Amino acid sequence: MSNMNSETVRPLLKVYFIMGSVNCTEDPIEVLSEAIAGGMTLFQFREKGAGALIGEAKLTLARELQQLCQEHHIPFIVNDDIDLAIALDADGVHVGQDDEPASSIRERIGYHKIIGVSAHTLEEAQQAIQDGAHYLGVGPIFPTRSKDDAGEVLGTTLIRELRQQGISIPLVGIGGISIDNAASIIAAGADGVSVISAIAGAKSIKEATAHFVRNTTQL
Ligand code: FQP
Ligand code: MG
Repeated sequence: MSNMNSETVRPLLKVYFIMGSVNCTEDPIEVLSEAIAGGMTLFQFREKGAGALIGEAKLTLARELQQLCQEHHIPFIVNDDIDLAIALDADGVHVGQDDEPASSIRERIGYHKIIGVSAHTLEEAQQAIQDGAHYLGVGPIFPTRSKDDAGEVLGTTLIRELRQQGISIPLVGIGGISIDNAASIIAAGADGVSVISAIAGAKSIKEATAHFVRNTTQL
């Protein structure tokens, strides 16, 4: 993937699967490959939380997942770890408010890479855009168990507010997203949904992913 801008990123956000080994009850390679078969559109490697791999083991898993993404033309985004993203020549990074700011990351990872930033308020969204974010992750929309330090639940209110304020860059909803509530995130003005457990923890990962694709497609 080369020469990323907000408009090339927008359609990729539709079903944005986020995962690390901690989120998987089976082999992460198998989990990702099933989600790809189900039609996921973008992947974020988020190796974080109790029991997360570090060092060489983290790098090895990242390489394997990246390879799988490359075979299927799914862009590969790295959460938080900018050095890992550079080492792998990943397609982009996702950072939150406590991570390195987008403005300084840009110079390190290059101008053709995707940068996503988490936003919980209008002010954070405006700052991220000014710093050069290609898309914003907005949430937690609903309560989540995938992140211990998640902030206050926002519902779809902030997504609506950002659109009402004229913010037009790609937005993806995150936090507690399910097959049943995904359509409401899109209706609020988001371009897609970010999902960890509703895909990684599904009985059939492929079917669950396909449901997300269906429910985020506006008829
Ligand atoms: N939005 C997205 C995305 N991905 C994320 N990882 C987050 C939000 C959360 O730094 P952050 O980012 O607040 O927490 P953590 O590093 O623990 O994930 F939009 F990509 F879906
Ligand atoms: Mg982060």
